[in-house]
Amino acid sequence: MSHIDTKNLGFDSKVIHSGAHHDAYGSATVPIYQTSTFAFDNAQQGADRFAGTASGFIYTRLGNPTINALERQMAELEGGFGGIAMSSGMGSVSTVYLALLDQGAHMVGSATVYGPSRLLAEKHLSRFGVESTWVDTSNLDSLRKAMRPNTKMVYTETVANPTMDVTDIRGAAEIAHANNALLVVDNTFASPYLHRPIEHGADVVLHSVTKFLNGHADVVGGVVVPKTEALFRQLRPMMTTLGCNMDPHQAYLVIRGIKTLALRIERAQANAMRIAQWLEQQPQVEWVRYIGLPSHPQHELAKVLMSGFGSMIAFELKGGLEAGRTVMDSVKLATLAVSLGGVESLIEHPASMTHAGVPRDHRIEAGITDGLVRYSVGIEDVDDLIADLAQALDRVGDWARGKKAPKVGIAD
Ligand code: LCS
Repeated sequence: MSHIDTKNLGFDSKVIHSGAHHDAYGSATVPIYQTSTFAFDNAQQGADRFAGTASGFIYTRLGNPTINALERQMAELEGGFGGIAMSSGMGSVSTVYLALLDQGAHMVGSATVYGPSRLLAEKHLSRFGVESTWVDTSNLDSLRKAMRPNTKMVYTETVANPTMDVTDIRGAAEIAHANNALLVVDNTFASPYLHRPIEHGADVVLHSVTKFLNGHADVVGGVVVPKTEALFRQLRPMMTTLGCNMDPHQAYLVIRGIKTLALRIERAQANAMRIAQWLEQQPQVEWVRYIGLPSHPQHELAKVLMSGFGSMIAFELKGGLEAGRTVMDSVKLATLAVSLGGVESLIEHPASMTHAGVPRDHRIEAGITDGLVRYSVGIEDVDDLIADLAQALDRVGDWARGKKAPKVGIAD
């Protein structure tokens, strides 16, 4: 088994070759080692592997050649020490919180993260004596003010789900490190193709690989990439003990998906730019949040931190929630579904879906209005996507012209 040295290759080569596992048969792809356990040659070898004095696989929850290939690749793509693959993005968030926060610790999180990432801390870590404060981290003063002597972690998404707020990772890293705290960045919305938080000072990067990395809406998975060996040694045993390991078949699919990451994102973000510009000109639209538009408050910052603007758009219609529901019910090409980052366009309503678990006052404070609609732009023909949105917006026009709108409300 040998690995190609891909360290000095460009990103587009790394997505094809890094981490690759070469077997005795010359397999051109990473083989799927669909096994739960690995035979030892003798009892001594088994004992040595458990003691860590001999290399070799033991049991798939602890390590597996297919999963390790993905882990090596993610470490290289993010520029960290090592990768730890998980059964889901939430597995990654849980592992990071539980490994790095002790009883009595405090964390500061971004108010607009994926709903369950906030909920896990506020509802569950609080039961074990870990406190959390959630502020607008795109405003570094708010972050600075929220830091306490016992703050051990700053947790943010560079591009936030679903408001598209951009946090200055460099400034956040300075504030965290001045307090001896770690900066953890969920890089799901950008992917390492557009943004590598470790290069800007982050200590740990995590992903829901369910999204852009896998990219085909057929796998749920996660990965954590710490910058240092010391952090890797804290994080990996937490994953294996919690038992949220990835499965070899999942890993194979994600490796396959990553091969087209660069191509998919280039096409999706070109589509997103066209759609965001078009939406901004529609009379039914109240506002559009896309980091590629000069109207986005952190557009200039996004240009510094990222090599592209990605394909996530948030918008609100003049008719608010009712109008948004009409659009979501009327699109035909885009799928009305949660998740994001796949080849197919998806539309969803965060207040009643992905962020429904966040109390309404927290949601509104964080900018997740009742009328916010999230659109994950895929790689379809952009003219078809615009035509699809246009016919859906026309129905909003009907409704605005006097058709009775259904009475809808969002529960707390
Ligand atoms: N982090 C971010 C930024 C996410 O968007 C998600 C899932 C997760 C973590 C959790 O990952 P999972 O366990 O689902 O792999 N976000 C979703 C969303 O916005 N719609 O559906 C899932």
